[in-house]
Amino acid sequence: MKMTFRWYGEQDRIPLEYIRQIPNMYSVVTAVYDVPVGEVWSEESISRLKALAEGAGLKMEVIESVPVHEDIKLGLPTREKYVEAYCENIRRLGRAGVKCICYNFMPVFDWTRTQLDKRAADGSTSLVYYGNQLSAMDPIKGELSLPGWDSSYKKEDMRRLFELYADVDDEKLFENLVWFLKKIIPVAEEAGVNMAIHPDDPPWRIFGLPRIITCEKNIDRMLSAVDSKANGITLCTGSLGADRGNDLVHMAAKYAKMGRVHFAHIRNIKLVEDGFEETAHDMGAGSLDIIGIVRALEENGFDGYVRPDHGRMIWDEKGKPGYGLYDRALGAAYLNGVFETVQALKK
Ligand SMILES: [Mn+2]
Repeated sequence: MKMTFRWYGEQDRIPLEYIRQIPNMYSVVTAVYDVPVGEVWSEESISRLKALAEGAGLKMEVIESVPVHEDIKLGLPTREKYVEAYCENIRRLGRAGVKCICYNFMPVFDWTRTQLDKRAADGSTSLVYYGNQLSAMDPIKGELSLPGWDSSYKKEDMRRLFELYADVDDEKLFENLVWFLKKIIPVAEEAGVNMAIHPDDPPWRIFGLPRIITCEKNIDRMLSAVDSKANGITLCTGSLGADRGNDLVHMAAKYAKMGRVHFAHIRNIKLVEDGFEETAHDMGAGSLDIIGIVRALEENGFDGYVRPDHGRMIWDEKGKPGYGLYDRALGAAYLNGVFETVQALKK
């Protein structure tokens, strides 16, 4: 396994030197943020990020994410030009030494939480999702702003998107994903890049919009639609684990054995009656079998990238919710320990 850490480029307030000091840290996970979704990333921006990472003694082998334009998810005729730009980004990133691209296929909203600063008994705060809070939100009428959202959406754009998605059910969205995969996977193969789709977070419909990368059955379908090693997944335990029906140990073992887990986001969540709460990464803090998942990956030949995922805010740190330094560094250290122990016991 290669340990990685998300870094938001030069706008990130966490210095690369700090990231490098986390034990066993190998690569940043980053992206070009200076162009709108759907456009080609400049070679200059890509090489600048790479130079900065390498200057700090880190690799830049993972990109998260190259976002997919809504027109592709909607299946609009304009998807042709956006998929061409997407393929060009894959080629450029491959030339820059990138080995893995994480992306998602969630309509309109990226990962969604209903509160960003839920205080725990120990005074730390974390991101949570409660169904009753979600039902009080109306993305068309409300003044909503959540971290996974593209804040550039105006209210009118939002209404228009919802109208367009009224004709897109799960099946249609799946067809649009397969169309996209058939275009990009051959390009990824040639570029030496593994594509790793991130599961929908949370793995169910929100605001009536379709979501499809949610469970074993749908992931199987996605993987077999384009049967190539380059068509893989990001195993995000906190996303898939929000649905009690997902057996994460089984899924980790199965997809690692198939050689299709290229990237793993390993974090814990606590399942509660009305949703879930993000916790510290360790197994005791939440509901997920973190050791079982790591063991399943290790025993089935996983050698991809791993990163801690959202962290809590602790020690008075201020910053981007879920993306502070301290708790994610603790998460990485914990995961290093679990991986080392599982590896040692295997010998
Ligand atoms: Mn994730």
